[in-house]
Amino acid sequence: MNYIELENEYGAHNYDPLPVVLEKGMGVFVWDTEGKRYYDFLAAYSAVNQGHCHPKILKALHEQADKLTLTSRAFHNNVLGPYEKYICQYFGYDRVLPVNTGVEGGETALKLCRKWAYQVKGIEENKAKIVFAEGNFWGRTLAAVSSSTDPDSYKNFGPYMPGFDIVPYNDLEALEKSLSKKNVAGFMVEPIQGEAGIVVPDEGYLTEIRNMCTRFNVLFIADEIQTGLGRTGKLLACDYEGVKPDILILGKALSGGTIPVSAVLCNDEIMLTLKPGQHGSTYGGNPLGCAVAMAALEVLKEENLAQNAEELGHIFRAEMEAIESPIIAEVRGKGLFNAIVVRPFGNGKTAKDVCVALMRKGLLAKQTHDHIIRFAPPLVITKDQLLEACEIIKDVILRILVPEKIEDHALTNSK
Ligand code: IF1
Repeated sequence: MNYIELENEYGAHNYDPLPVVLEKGMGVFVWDTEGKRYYDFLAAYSAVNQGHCHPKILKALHEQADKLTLTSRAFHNNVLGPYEKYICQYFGYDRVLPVNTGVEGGETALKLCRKWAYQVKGIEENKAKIVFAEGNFWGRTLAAVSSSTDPDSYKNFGPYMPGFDIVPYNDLEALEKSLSKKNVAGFMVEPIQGEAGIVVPDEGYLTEIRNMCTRFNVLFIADEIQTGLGRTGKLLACDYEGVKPDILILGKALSGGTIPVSAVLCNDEIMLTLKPGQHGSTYGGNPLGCAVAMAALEVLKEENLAQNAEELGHIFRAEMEAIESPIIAEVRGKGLFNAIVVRPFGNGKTAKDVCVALMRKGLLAKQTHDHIIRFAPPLVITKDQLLEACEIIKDVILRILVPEKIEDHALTNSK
């Protein structure tokens, strides 16, 4: 069966995947339909921080799936309350609003921000402004693309959501100018920008965001959907500067790559502005997702995944920086959230060609834009596995300029 042809014939063409068909995953590895093994250096955009098919998470999934998967919130269930207490104490907030996808988390956070603006801050109805950073990415809904500065995300999806302002990322002067204006309710920002290409702001940026939001009584909304849950070497990227956002959004690895689970956490002053019937979703807080999320969060702590990411991240960046190649313009990132920025190769090849060559050598990675390659493996990766993966990357980078054919990888095809 030609799986790619089926997708081409019957599916929307809203992606351009690498020509690999995966059928199995375990830990840092995935296998294609021919049994070839690959290092997964995308980790489903940081949704499988705990590794593919983590046994403890799957156990929680299977046990709950055999009992009760969904009740809707029209009724209570015996998993939601324990989960809500667990996650609130885990991150230090009064309350959580459970939803499903990351973008739903973003939408929920913005609705909470506007509700708070009118009912607590006292901004005039329908005048609330929310500020975003250039290069942001928080999903594909009309509100999300209304805040985007990437034409691929927003072109021909207008008219756009009003009340959104944009400031340059990592620019405190521009941010202060924007937040000091009338009617500003919130500033939503990624502590490190993912889709923009793993853009790490200056030391102190998060601290100043916190200070300014406090000063101007504006909500600091941290989108930690990709940077959270150990990815950058701390539980949250905000932990590097010890700042506490007013609203925290989590997703992706919150379910360890099983089913969509996202969460919005904040304190009573904000969360209790929502009354029954004013927000919700069919699957939000379903017992299956709650059971899986508790297991996924336990795994992060039990296996010290944030610490592993921090330690191996330093090794990875050092290995990449040691590659002597004219095409590497920059190596950047924190923890196991890294990217290399490549210069034009001068032979018509782009970062996508590097990813195809990496695939042939047994490592899956994805470029963002034409010149940035993200490397973000599951946080369960060992030092030996990381070093083996670095050898693959070095080999490809050093040979990408050479016109020779890159032979397929010799990695064991163990199923
Ligand atoms: C795609 C990008 C990454 C996110 C942040 C919210 C969301 C995302 C920081 C929304 C989602 C995903 C979406 C997915 C590919 C991937 C992605 F390339 F699109 F931008 F990771 F960088 N906040 N990111 O990164 O979460 O609704 O998807 O659960 O759209 O192709 P979601």
